[in-house]
Amino acid sequence: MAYLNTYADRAKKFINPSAKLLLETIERKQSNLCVSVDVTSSKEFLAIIDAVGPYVSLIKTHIDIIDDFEFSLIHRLQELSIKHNFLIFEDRKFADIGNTVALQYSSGVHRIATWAHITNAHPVPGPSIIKGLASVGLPLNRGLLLLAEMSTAGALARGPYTEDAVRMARDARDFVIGFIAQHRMEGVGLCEGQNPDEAEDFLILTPGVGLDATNDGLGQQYRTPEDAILGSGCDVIIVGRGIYGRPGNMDIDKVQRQSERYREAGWNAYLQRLKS
Ligand code: 5BU
Repeated sequence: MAYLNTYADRAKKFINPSAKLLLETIERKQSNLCVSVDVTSSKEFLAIIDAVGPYVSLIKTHIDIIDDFEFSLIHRLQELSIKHNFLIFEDRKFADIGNTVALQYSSGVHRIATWAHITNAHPVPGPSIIKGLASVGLPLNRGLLLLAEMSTAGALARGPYTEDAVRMARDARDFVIGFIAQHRMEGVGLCEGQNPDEAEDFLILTPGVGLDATNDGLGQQYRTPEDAILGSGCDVIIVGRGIYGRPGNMDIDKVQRQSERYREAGWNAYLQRLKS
């Protein structure tokens, strides 16, 4: 993976503003960690984000699982994003026709496009899903990730499906900034021997990362930050329960220590990758 440049160098090449900003933030904070905040109470949601904020470049949300959601929660989230300097990724996994996803992205209770720098979509409907989302997201400088693979046992997104996801992304490089995947797919990004100025680049964000467990008993599969970044060429590790355990009675000091532990592991794996 020696051909993968530094985050700072790669930031200069992306045209999409959200991708650029994410890479610059990763470099500045020396953190390729994204914390996935999968809790159902607003209070706990904000407490976790405030605790992990200094150690992350990206916060991932499932905004539709918050029991007591009010739009003011988004304003608190935005305040924390400024305070700690991170971007926001709503893991919405859009999967419908272009017209419907454009409405789901722009409207409803959550108005995702107004606050999430990054969101994601299943490629299953074909290129029209990108067109629909781009009609809302591009004018707002947003970025999209395609779900090329999943971390769960027995996932159907593999082989030719994953290859087709890459083809769809290549046709929409102004809006599609990368993939949710388990590894850097063959030929994706700068390849050995290629002129860096001419090479395409895509970000690989990867869930299913944990230092203390190998699965969750519900199909989730975990591997270490080193496996993900150094072994598989991913760029950002996404970690949820590995950092805050079971929601409910959280020890906020422990949450902070765990986020620093994952930040360090992810960053060291990247430094090793640069040398390899
Ligand atoms: P965990 O607590 O680290 O297992 O949380 C992982 C998060 O990433 C959770 O929000 C999932 O919805 C999300 N995820 C995933 O785990 N695997 C995937 O393939 C995709 C998303 Br896509």
